[in-house]
Amino acid sequence: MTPKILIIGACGQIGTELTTTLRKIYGNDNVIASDIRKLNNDIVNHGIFEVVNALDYNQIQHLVEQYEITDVYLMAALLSATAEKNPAFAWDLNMNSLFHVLNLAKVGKIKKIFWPSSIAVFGPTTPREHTPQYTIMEPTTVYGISKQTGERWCEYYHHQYGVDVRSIRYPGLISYTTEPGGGTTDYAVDIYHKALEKGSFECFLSAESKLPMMYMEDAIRATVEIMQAESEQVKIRSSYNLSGISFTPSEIAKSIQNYIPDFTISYKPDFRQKIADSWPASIDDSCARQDWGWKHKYDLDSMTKIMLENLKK
Ligand code: AKB
Repeated sequence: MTPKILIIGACGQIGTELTTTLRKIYGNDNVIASDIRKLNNDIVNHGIFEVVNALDYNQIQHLVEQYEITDVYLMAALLSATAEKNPAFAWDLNMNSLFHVLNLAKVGKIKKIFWPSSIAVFGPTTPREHTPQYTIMEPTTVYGISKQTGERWCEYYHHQYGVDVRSIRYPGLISYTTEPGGGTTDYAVDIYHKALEKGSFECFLSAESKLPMMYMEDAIRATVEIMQAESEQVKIRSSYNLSGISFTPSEIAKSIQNYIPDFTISYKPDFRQKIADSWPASIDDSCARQDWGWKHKYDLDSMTKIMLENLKK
């Protein structure tokens, strides 16, 4: 049966590419994009679009009933750097939007939920290299606390009420179509833009700050794959570790220099350094590989090539 999909937060960094992909797979009529405001972009202009406030249960319920929605992808959230500036709103948005969709599933109005978690669920006491699926989790950011709490609620709703909720701990995501929105890993997108525009980049993290990252196409494929997996395959109902590439600012700069030899990078760490220092450097995603067959495709060099080629156009 073809799902009827609602994407909340469809105009954000992940939402934009996810909506485009889901429309290709399931058809424009089966994918309803929604966001807090109506922008003039492909998501709004080339398919069904509705304005929705992720904090308004009644609005979401109305859309679910109007379009007979089966699957909800809840992509609206405040990311790590923005959340530190507005903790109360970050907690409100990140938690209550999740409760709204979990509760809609609990009363049988929707069948399946995708909710993104993040490497931010880990903290300074977590083993930094090859961070395991199950380990110490003491996040020190508002965003990380909200994602870890969200994971607990997802698992609770699954066990107590049979809610079919699926989730991935995204690393930093890199894409040429959409700009990131307020994360600690945003530098890894901005660096490509500045390399082409100015030939130089000032990084807000230090040269050796290694973080887990992933090319957006891999992340979207992982999202589609976990949602298409049989329910029995999805054994973890909090959230799956997902690994792509890990690199430092100096390593991404070197990979850009292979294409733009004169490119230079300088370092001016700000408040985001502390956030980066609390996160893992690399992730062990063997559970996702075993349970639903995950495998990443892009490495740093193949990603750099695609980013520079496409941003030049
Ligand atoms: C952020 O930097 O806040 C996000 C994330 C890792 O979840 N990209």
